[in-house]
Amino acid sequence: MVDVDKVLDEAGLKNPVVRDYVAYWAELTGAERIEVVQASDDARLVAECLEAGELLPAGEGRYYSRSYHKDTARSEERTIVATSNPSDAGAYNNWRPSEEMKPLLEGKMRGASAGKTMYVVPYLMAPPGSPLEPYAAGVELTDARTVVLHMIRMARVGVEYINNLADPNSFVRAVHVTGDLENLGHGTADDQRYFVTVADERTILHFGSSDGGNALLGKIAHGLRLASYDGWASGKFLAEQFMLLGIVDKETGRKYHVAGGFPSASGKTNLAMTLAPDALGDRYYVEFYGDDIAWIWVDENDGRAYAFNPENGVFGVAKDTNEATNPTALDSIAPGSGAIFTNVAYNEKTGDVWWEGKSKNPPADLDGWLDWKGERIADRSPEQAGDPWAHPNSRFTTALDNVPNVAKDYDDPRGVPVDAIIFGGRTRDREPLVRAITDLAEGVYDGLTLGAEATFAADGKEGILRYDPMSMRPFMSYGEGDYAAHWLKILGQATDGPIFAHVNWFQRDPEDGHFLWPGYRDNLRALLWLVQFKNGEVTGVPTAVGTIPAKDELLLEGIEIDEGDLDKILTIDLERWRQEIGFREEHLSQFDRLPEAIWEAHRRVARAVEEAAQQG
Ligand code: OXD
Ligand code: MN
Repeated sequence: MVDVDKVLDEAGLKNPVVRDYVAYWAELTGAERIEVVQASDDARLVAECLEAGELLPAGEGRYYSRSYHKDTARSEERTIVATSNPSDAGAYNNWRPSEEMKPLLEGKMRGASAGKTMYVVPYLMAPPGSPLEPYAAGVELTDARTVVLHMIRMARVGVEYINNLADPNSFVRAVHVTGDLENLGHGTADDQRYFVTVADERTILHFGSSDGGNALLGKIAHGLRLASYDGWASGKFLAEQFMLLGIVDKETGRKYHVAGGFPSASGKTNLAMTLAPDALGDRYYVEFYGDDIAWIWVDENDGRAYAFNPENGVFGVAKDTNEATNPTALDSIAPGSGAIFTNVAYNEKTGDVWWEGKSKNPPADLDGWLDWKGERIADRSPEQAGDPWAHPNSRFTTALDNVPNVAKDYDDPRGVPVDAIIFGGRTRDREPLVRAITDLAEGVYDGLTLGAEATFAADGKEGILRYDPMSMRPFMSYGEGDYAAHWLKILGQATDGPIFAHVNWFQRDPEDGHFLWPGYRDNLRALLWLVQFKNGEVTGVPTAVGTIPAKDELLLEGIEIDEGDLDKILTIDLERWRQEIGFREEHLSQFDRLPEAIWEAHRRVARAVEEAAQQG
């Protein structure tokens, strides 16, 4: 039996409620040892992981890890939100009663950490001193050492974040037990994995993984699912899967902040880390705040919406990250950064790492290269030759302060004022480069109907999106109708609220499929137009679905784009919009208690599209 009190005393962990929680789970999971973690333990824990083979060296101050080959991504079908109130069920949150889930999870976790160390990771998902700090403290208990190292990079970690809570009970209980990964029946009828957020008890119970969002509980489970529930239950804030960036106008000294949601594979991390195009670099400088989560509230003193990134790091998808798509990301994982790579390809002789899209072709010399499963590339049979070297969801994990253009005020507890909220999916037609929306209900409506093209042509239904409301579909913790009402309530408090916009970098030529807009750094041009429009410096062209830029309003110095392509991305295809309105009606009808204001916004847009089509 572990002497829990002795370990906690030695670590200076004083919060009595946390102490009881640790003792309870130490006994239940049967852990052999307990260790309380501080961020300053990183070097020692890295050394232990290297010694144990849980990490491999990947050049100076960088590390490589491989997860079990069936445990490489979040599992949406095994993820559940549980509460004691059935009306919390939504279309997407996979709701179950907590009275059913808690005993089930306790049963799975009982004795499951026998022989292992249970790490106690006290953390904070907010800049210290923030007005939302009461929702940000948590204590993850995990039996995986590599998970601890990820938490140290992704959250602020240390006992100081939970010792002096105003209410000692106000921390998230986040329990992670890895389980016997090789015997969990992944994807079978007997799947043993359960990733449960007991939202109304501020408790997270995840069993059966050691990877990413399944295991680093500060990030998605707390930072998004639980925080969005807390934000709604308290009536105080929004927690969204949004990036957050700042644009500094060096000429006027003004600074703008843009937050935005993009379904996966729509370029959110690349946009968050973007730099100004060279031709505009003398005037504009872009600052990074976060690539995945923003908490947003309204300050009643000045009526503005404020946001911060609750994370302390970046857990980025490696695939296609290169000098052209995201040089900032490459700098942030440079030697000495302490970055951890997971499930990329690894060269056991040189410590190099590689992933699809890092360079046009994989390294020509196969000597020493292992694929993400640890299999030697040089030994591949001809049939295997085309298999990816890295897993498509392979990742890099690095702390925010490694990002070269991270904003100086990224950890300002007051957050930063939000000037614009953008939504953007990957759509090959219909959506113009940018359309600005000034009405709050229409902005929220636009977020609720956000989607990206399904990556496969689902049932041959061309042009149908996989809807992903606010890019929160996998993280919804309560009903979508209530979620929409909460958005209207929170941002309705703002007297100087953000403008909304929908952006699309992915329109293609219908004939040869080429992208009509160059994308990446040039995307800043659309955002600059948006802030100028908000400031009244440009007027744009009103359309049925929002205001789009007049061609001569876009700052186009130094861009390479065909005139005809530019015309196309600044046009509204009303026939496609008519079709889309029908799909939206069906999509929104699934949501209980959708506010009338959202239906009215839908009808307004539908009517405007109809009228324009008839005039056209
Ligand atoms: C995600 C992530 O899965 O950010 O969305 O890791
Ligand atoms: Mn994410």
